[in-house]
Amino acid sequence: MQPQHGFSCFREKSATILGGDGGGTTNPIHSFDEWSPLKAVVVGRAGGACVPSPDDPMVRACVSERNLELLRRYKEQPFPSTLVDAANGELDNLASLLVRWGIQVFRPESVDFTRTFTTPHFSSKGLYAAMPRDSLITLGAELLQAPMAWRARFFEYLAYEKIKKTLVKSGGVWRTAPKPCMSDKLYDWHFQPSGPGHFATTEFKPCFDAADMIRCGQDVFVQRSQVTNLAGIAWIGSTLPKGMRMHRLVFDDPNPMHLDSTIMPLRPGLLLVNPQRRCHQAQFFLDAGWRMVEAPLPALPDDWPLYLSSAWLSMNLLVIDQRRVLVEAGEHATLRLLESLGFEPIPLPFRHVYSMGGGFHCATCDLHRSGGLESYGFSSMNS
Ligand code: DAV
Repeated sequence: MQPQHGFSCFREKSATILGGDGGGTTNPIHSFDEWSPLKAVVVGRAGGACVPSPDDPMVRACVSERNLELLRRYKEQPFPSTLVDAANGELDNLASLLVRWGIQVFRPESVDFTRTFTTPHFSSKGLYAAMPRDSLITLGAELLQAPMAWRARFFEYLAYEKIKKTLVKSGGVWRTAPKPCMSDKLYDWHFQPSGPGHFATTEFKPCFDAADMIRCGQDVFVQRSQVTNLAGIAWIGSTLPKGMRMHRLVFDDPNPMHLDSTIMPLRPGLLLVNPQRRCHQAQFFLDAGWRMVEAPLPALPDDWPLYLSSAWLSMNLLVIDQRRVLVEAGEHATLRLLESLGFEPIPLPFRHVYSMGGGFHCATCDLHRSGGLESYGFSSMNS
């Protein structure tokens, strides 16, 4: 494969090793990037999922008018069982494939998210454990559990307690960010979508979803979104593992929620970008020698039901190693693009998981990849 802008396709030899214990580690938690060979991963489960209420301003802030119709129809009910069964079939199929490839797969516990819970500040039903990437992120040798911002996700962590126990028993470091009480002060109750820079979360307490971060070795990218506030970003920055640094990115996106359908690093020096969400810091990537390739338009038919996300899940990919990338089977243009970039894209049906709000990246959380704390050419950003 040809080097891109000065990077070989996988910089095992040429990268600057800044620390970390590399591929030979026995720590069960070890992942610094989105592309180096995957060794262990969490794959979500769709069972027990509950449709969130569009009466919650946070939910309204994060989803499009089109999605809201479905939320109004099914609010606080289980997701339709035919959808859940089909999504579970796709997730199980993904998990079996990964196991066949020799990757260790962990699955969350089944939790009934349709039960109402009450805290001193609010009552809500849950959501699901279908998208581990939203709540968990491996930052080097530590797993960080995000506080989340939707009330419906307050108790989502319960589905991951057994995985946590297993990993911690075998020496893994699992950190949990302080959970905000999610009182009314965390939200702008009069929020109306009015363009970039307006958010439904206030700065009352730090909150963030893990999926608002993308990892490139020593450099971690983060965005202020509907679910990640500036206090949350400051908290992440102040607790980043040694040798890592954070850069805040801004996009032309009136409704930002999670970075992984906006940018997706495919290998060192190659960033897949959403052509409808211009990155204000594109020059930062170009200066670092990265090539930015626009993702093709999604192939999803207009009438395909999407409860929580846009069709840009087409670029929500899971890179397995320097060659293989998982792509939704109907995304022909994305499959072709990846081939032209020297990958072996693996088509896999995933549209029912799409319906529930995520693609391959969202529905997984890598626990172990062989790459280390490396520099991929970024300088420090002045923003
Ligand atoms: O529609 O771009 C995708 C959510 C991925 N966790 C979107 C949001």
